[in-house]
Amino acid sequence: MGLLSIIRKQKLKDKEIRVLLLGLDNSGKTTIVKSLLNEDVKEVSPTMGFNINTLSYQEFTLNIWDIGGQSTLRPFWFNYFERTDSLVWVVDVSAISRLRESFQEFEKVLQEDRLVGCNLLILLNKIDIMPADKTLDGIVSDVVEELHLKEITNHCWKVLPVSAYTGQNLQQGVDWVVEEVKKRLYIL
Ligand SMILES: Nc1nc2c(ncn2[C@@H]2O[C@H](COP(=O)(O)OP(=O)(O)OP(=O)(O)O)[C@@H](O)[C@H]2O)c(=O)[nH]1
Ligand SMILES: [Mg+2]
Repeated sequence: MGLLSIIRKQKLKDKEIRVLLLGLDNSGKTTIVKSLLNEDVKEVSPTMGFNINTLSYQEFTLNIWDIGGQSTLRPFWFNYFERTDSLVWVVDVSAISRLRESFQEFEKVLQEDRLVGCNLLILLNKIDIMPADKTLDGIVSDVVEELHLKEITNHCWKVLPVSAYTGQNLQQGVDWVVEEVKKRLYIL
């Protein structure tokens, strides 16, 4: 068992899960956290650094690191990878023209050694304002293709369409993160 695995496993015994929330600016990361915390989702402004929020779920404490996604802030993302259990990548489905930019950033992040073995949840946010000419299934397959997800073999991954405004599917995302992390307790 590698050192990273031992550290992760110890942390899980302490019932703490570190979630790193990344994605382009304006994709809705902060709004997603607010929705999960039952706070006013209409009160957000661009994150200029990072926010840490804590969410209790079952017997676990999720420490959610929400990092600003503006291009000038992206070089700092690399300060936050340490000990991440779950990487949540947020994509704005109402800004399909930015999918390529999202993929380019995503690819860079995935090259990071410190993220090896963490779970990968891709949230397709803002489905409440999805382009009229797109279907949900169509958008999911566009993203699976554009982010080359099928080529990812060293992470468990899942794509989930969500809305931070309506809260749709967000709980499912939390369930998945926790269940995947729990599995590791038994397989490491
Ligand atoms: N319609 C709709 N708008 C949303 C949703 N989630 C976020 N928004 C809006 O999208 C904009 C950006 O949301 P933020 O949560 O600040 O985005 P962010 O990813 O944290 O942005 P940075 O902090 O700059 O990286 C805001 O105007 C939100 O109100 C959603 O599910 N539906
Ligand atoms: Mg933000």
